[in-house]
Formats: sequence, C-alpha cells, structure tokens
Amino acid sequence: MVPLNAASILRENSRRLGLDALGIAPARAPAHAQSLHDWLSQSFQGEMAWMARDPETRADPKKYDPLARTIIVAGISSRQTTPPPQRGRIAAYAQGSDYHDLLREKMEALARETVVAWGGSHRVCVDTSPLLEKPLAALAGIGWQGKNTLLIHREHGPWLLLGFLLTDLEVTADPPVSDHCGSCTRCLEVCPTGAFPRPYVLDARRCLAYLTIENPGPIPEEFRPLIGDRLFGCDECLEVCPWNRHAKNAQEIKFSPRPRPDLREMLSWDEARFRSAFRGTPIFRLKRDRWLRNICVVLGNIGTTSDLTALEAACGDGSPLVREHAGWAAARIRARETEGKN
Ligand code: B12
Ligand code: SF4
Ligand code: SF4
Repeated sequence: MVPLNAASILRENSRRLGLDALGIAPARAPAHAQSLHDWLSQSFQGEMAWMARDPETRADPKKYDPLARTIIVAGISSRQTTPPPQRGRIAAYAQGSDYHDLLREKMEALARETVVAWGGSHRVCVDTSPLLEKPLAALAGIGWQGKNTLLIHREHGPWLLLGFLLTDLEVTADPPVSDHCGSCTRCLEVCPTGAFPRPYVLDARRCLAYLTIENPGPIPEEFRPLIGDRLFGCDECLEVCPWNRHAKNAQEIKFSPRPRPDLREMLSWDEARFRSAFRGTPIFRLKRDRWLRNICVVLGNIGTTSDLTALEAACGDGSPLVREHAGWAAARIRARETEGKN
C-alpha cells in the first residue's frame, strides 16, 4: 500500500543514504525520445553497437519494463575540483571508486525501505540498462537536459550521476523543470573537438570521453593532439557551465581521488598489475592495453625527453595498440626537442 506521503518518505530516505537529488516520473517515453532514431541514423554512436540495439525499447521505459508505472530517479554528485599532483587528468566521476556499484547499492537500499516495503515491484538501473536516462531524469523534475546534453541540476550543475528505480506502484510524479540554458553556449564553444553538431546533440565519435574510454581501437591521429593531458574521459563541457556557481564537491567519500603513480611507471605494467591498481574504479573496465594507449597519447602531448626511455621500451610491447601509440608519442617528443620546445 503506497502511503499518502510516499514522495516525502522517498526524499527523506534518499538524503539519509547520501543521495543529492531525487525526482519521480511517470513510466512513459520522455520528451525528445524519438530523436534517438535521428542520432542513430547519423551513426553518432560510433562503435557503441549496443546503443543501436533495439532503440524502440530504449526510447520507451514501458517497453523495457511493461509493469512499471513509476520511475524514481536519484542523483549523486561526482564533482572534484582539486587537481591531482600527478601528470594527466582523469574525469571527476572516475577519480575514486566506481559509481555503478555504489549507486546501485544505494538504490537497492532505497527500494527495500520504500517500494518493496509497500508491496511493489522494483528494478534498479544505473547507466547500463537500455533507458534514456537524462531525458527520464528531466521528466522526473531533477533538472533539465542542457545544450551539452547532460542533465543540469540547479544546485549541483552537470555533476550528478544518475540511478533509477522502476516500480509497478503509482507514486505522484514531480513536475518537469524548464530549460535554464537561456542564451548560454559556453559548453558548445569550449569542446576541444567540436563534438556538438548542434545544441542538445552530441556526435559521440568526436567526444574525448568516447575516444579515451569506449573506443576499443587506435585513437585517430587527428584527435590525439586535442586530447592534451586527458587520460580518461573529459570534463570540459561540465566545468564551464554557469550552473556550477552553487555546486559543492562530491560529499561521497568513496569518490575522493585515489593516488596513482607517474605515467612513466605505469607504462611498464602488465595486466595483473593494472588490475590490482584499478580494481573497483571505472578505469578497470578499460583494461591494460587501452590504458597504456591513453598514457602514450598524453605523453606525446605533454611528455619530455626524460620519458623517452619508457616510451622506447613500450615500442616493443606485446600489444600492437600500445606499440603504435608509443611510437607516435616518442616521435612527437623528439620533434618538440628538435624545435626546442621541450
Ligand atoms: C552512450 C553514453 C555516453 C556516450 C555518448 C554521450 C551522449 N551525450 O549521448 C559518451 C561515451 C560520449 C559519453 C560521455 C559522457 N558521459 Co555518458 N552515457 C552514455 C549513456 C550510456 C547513454 C546516453 C544516450 O542515450 N545517448 C544517446 C543520445 C541520443 O541521447 P541523449 O544524449 O539523451 O540525446 C537526447 C537529446 O539529444 C535529445 N534532444 C534532441 N534534440 C533536442 C532538443 C532539446 C531542446 C532537448 C532538451 C533535447 C533534445 O534527444 C535525444 C534522445 O532523447 C548514458 C546512460 C544511459 N543509459 O542513458 C551515460 C550518461 C549520459 N553519461 C554520463 C556521464 C557522466 C558522461 C561524461 C560526463 C563522462 C566524462 N566526464 O567523461 C561524458 C559527457 C559527455 C557529454 N557531453 O555528453 C551520465 C550523465 C549524467 C548527467 N548529469 O547527465 C550518464 C547519464 C550515466 C549515469 N547513469 O550517470 N556517454
Ligand atoms: S566531454 Fe569533452 S570532448 Fe566530449 S563533448 Fe564535452 S567538451 Fe567535448
Ligand atoms: S554551459 Fe550553458 S548552454 Fe551549456 S549546459 Fe550549461 S547553461 Fe546550458
């Protein structure tokens, strides 16, 4: 039986669990859901083939879970503003523990204390289910989908990571929030690779988060210099958002940045060493070869002659992916040395 004050119980429990935002949506297709088909028809998903699988289900949560009547959406801030002492940047969401496990645990706890106790069904989704999470979070009134395509929250800006709880119970929905981007275009202008063909639409193939994380193969040469010192993901179109003015750093202690060694040292790591260093973090999923690929690109952009020995050793690596990127990086450093820029 759903209590009359279900929404306030959900909000209170979510706060106690350390969640930063909560909204309630009816289980129906969100605004702009049909734009998914345009996005796919332009192949903006690149090699993320799973994005193109069964788009009808992704566009409509009722097709994913026919019993669902309500979608409870929660957000937790990932913001980190203290730069790490080591060379190379990692996107804020990936500097500490993996948010997928943490948010899933919190959503399961929220479900047990509320919808399960009220006799309802529950299904928890964090990132990996075929749902249009940002449009659904907007439908739940957490914020609006900004021109950088991210869900923007009035207090936490674009930094909320999103978790979902689908239930067959009927809970009164929150009203959606109107778009507060106004005439701002900062995120579109700052993007180093020009990944936004138009406001509210991202060509993932050009996004540095795609190129350094999802892309399984070599990084196309035209993008390598644009990566700069970004080892994993990119926060450029989040950092410039004016809706950061009230944003605080993540309160979740598990998101605090973990220490890591210098890039040169990591270039000599095997798979086992990589796994023991990154288990429980989002970087683990990348696997060793792609991590070393990214290190090579960063060294090619910011490295000095003191990195050449490590890069030359990596030119003999067992992985063709690492060998090719190490060769590219060493050549870039030597070229800078010749031009007197190191
Ligand atoms: C695939 C994916 C990516 C891809 C593609 C991103 C993208 N924008 O599509 C890549 C690898 C590039 C990526 C990058 C990042 N991602 Co990502 N990603 C996803 C994933 C799995 C699916 C997103 C998706 O459906 N894309 C398809 C497109 C078509 O959907 P869409 O972006 O919502 O597009 C809609 C709009 O374009 C809209 N539309 C069209 N015209 C108009 C006009 C107006 C006015 C409006 C309002 C809308 C609109 O229609 C489209 C369909 O509804 C989601 C999790 C999930 N299951 O939803 C996480 C998710 C979006 N990612 C997330 C994060 C944190 C990131 C990064 C910040 C990580 C980083 N720091 O490196 C970057 C941000 C880059 C960016 N600016 O988007 C979070 C975002 C949280 C938030 N506050 O929004 C999510 C929700 C994961 C989570 N559970 O927290 N990601
Ligand atoms: S994450 Fe970086 S590369 Fe991707 S769209 Fe935003 S600014 Fe561009
Ligand atoms: S930077 Fe400006 S345009 Fe981009 S999401 Fe933030 S408010 Fe909207």
